[in-house]
Amino acid sequence: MDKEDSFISRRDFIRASAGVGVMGLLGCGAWGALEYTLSDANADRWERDICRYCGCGCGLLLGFKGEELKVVRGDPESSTKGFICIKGSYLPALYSKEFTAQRLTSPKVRKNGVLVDVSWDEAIQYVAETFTSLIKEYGKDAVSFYGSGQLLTEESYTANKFFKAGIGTNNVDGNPRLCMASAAVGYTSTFGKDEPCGGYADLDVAKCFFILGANMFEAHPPLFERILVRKKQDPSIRIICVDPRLTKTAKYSDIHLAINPGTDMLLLNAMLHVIMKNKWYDTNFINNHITWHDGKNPITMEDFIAFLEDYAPSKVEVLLDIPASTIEEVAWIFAKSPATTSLWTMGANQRTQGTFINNTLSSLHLVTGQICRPGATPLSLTGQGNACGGVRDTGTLAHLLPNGRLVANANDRAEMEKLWNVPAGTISPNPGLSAIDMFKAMADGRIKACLCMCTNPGQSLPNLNFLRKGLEKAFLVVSDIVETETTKLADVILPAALWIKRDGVKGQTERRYQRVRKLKEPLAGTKSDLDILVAIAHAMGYKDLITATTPHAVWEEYRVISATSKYNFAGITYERMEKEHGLQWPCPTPTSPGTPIRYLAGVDPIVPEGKQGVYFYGKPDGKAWVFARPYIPAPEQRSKEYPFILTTGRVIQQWHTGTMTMQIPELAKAVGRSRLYVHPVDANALGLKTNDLVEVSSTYGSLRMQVQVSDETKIGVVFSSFYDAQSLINDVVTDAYDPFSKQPEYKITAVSIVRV
Ligand SMILES: Nc1nc2c(c(=O)[nH]1)N[C@H]1C(S)=C(S)[C@@H](COP(=O)(O)OP(=O)(O)OC[C@H]3O[C@@H](n4cnc5c(=O)[nH]c(N)nc54)[C@H](O)[C@@H]3O)O[C@H]1N2
Ligand SMILES: Nc1nc2c(c(=O)[nH]1)N[C@H]1C(S)=C(S)[C@@H](COP(=O)(O)OP(=O)(O)OC[C@H]3O[C@@H](n4cnc5c(=O)[nH]c(N)nc54)[C@H](O)[C@@H]3O)O[C@H]1N2
Ligand code: SF4
Ligand SMILES: [Mo]
Repeated sequence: MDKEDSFISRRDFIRASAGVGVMGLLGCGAWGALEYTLSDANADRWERDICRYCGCGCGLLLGFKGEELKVVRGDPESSTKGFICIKGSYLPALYSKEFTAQRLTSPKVRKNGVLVDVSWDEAIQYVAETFTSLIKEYGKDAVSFYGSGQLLTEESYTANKFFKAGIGTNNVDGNPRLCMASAAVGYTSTFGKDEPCGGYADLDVAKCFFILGANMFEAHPPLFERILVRKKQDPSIRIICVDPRLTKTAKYSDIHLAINPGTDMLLLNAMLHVIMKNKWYDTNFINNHITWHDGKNPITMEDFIAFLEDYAPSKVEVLLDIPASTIEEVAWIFAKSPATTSLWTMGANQRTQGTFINNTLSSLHLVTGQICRPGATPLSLTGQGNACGGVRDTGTLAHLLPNGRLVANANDRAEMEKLWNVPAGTISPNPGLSAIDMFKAMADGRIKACLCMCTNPGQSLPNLNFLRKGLEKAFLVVSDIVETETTKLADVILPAALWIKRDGVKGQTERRYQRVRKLKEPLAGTKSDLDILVAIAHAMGYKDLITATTPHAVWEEYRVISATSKYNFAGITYERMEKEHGLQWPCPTPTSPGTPIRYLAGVDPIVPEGKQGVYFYGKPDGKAWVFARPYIPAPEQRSKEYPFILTTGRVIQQWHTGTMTMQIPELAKAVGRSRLYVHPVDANALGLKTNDLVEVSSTYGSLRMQVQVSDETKIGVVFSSFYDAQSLINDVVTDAYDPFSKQPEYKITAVSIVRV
């Protein structure tokens, strides 16, 4: 595929790019931005690296002049094929004079209520002594680690080992709990192992794209552009988008299902009903590769069909707000397309039914045999650049150990204790507290201290009005690059090195591990997160445990840990990743080519010898589970007092809490302050115009913000992003979470809106 085929031509782009605002609107056509800037960029040296931000994991070519990063463009040889987005093209701004002036360059310790500069030695010593004395007084589970899908793999791996095998607490969690937990638990319950079967290559052959709760135009632009480029070449391709809002993704789709928020399980079960009733399933695949299950016990196919009776399209169309005939049409396209790929993100995961939605999406693929073939795959898109490789795969979550091993499994603990060379019984058998519960425990005093790295929970957690109390009360150590809503509440701040100032590995959506290379020296006064972790661990007496102290040494240790797991990537070295543009695990030997399609004999080296075709080795009988999962209404429902549903999410120009992208003038100007998007019909009824100030309230709290009247939301649904530190929307967002994945429901809160 050629970028020149982009659905937005370079000429259109240059004509339109007079203002970055317009460029933002073009969104995923923004690769043109690169070509545009490139023409007058006088780089004298090009280096390969990976983008700082999202789970697309775009391969980049970085143009330097001397030591200065001048320009960024997509690397056409990478697995993302040279497509990038506007945030990627503005990466050089992170090393501008203006941004550098905002950086933290000295450790700080709170003394008499005020944060004052101290030496690194003093800061590290203080953290180590305080953690040690709190553990002595209150026990191991009185301390915690809150990490990030933006740390490098070596960093998360080391933190996990330090806390679980050193200190002996499983209170290790992180922002991927807010992001990918439902996907991880969904895959694990369906297939027995986390992480998807397919990858980006499937985008180049699929004929139907089923996009559910993902706004790819804003959040995964290069992948969406790749789909649109194909659509331009092959109009028979069908793009179906399920989103309550008329997003730009929806506008470019063939079919937009603007469902009522929270009703996805009705839609997915209705599609299954139609498929089973009309026998549009794949009998052969069902007979060989599926176990039917009700969540407690195996059931029969007849039981499953009977369960679906309640979900006949005619029975659910009103609640869904989608005509039965459209549900039937979509079910037909999904089942009968030569190859269907599903793509989903937070509209599915950040839900009290997140796990069920993930299970049921996979079930649709399993019953129709739309799986483990090129272009046919349930592909969960990753949020952060290293949520998969860094956190899910290293097991840096409260219930996990590395590479799919479980805290609750005695054999897994024993194996890890051996591999980590610690006495039997060191790893606690009790899963730790997951994100929301961890901050609740800080608020009520059960957890006394938290080391928080590369994440900004003071802005990104839900129900902030309440959970902020946890940050205030605990001994809070924060490593960040700039001041944030979280550092404001910290007892110790440790200034971190940024992006290409450290070495490491990142792993994203498609099980591909790629190298981040150190191309610049860290800013004076800052340290890499790995150096910070090693310093604290050593100061607390864990010198014999944390023996790998460089990224490369950590990677070498971690490769060995993987070798006895079903993730086996012992064959993925730094050298190979650089030479081969990353590799997809499993990849057990120095010559294995990596695994584009998992669970497929002849392609996936983990499939046991003698098996042919598809074999789901994560389950003891080699069969994936198709669950009968019911629809359960979201806890937050419209009421007289709170008549609107608030949903929250992303815009293309901004990265999460805006600590980086809101400091880049072009990106900040392109979107301005965050706003509350209200449908014209609702605005009319409330007498609201664009720019009016309103108070948004829920049972959790309230805040004031400006209105944007827009037909992009559904009637009765309002939307806001969460990048704006001056409008903390999470003060009103619910912290209700999925009982299985413990991922919070950022997408559905009942609110009222009053003009002020
Ligand atoms: N520009 C940009 N890109 C990013 C990020 C960023 O901060 N900025 N962050 C990255 C990260 S960490 C993540 S997790 C991803 C997130 O990527 P996405 O999940 O694509 O982004 P969101 O905007 O959070 O949510 C997606 C959509 O879910 C819809 N939605 C809300 N409620 C429901 C519902 O009940 N059902 C369905 N089907 N849909 C619903 C919303 O209307 C929204 O359009 O983006 C990644 N990429
Ligand atoms: N309302 C609402 N809230 C949400 C969501 C939503 O959809 N709606 N989505 C949730 C999701 S999916 C996610 S992933 C989270 C993201 O939430 P956060 O992780 O809290 O958001 P970020 O802004 O990405 O925070 C990263 C922090 O790391 C700092 N940083 C950057 N580079 C480095 C580094 O190299 N080292 C260190 N130590 N620090 C660094 C940045 O300055 C920033 O403060 O937000 C969640 N919150
Ligand atoms: S899509 Fe994500 S990884 Fe790619 S350039 Fe944009 S922010 Fe970076
Ligand atoms: Mo995320």
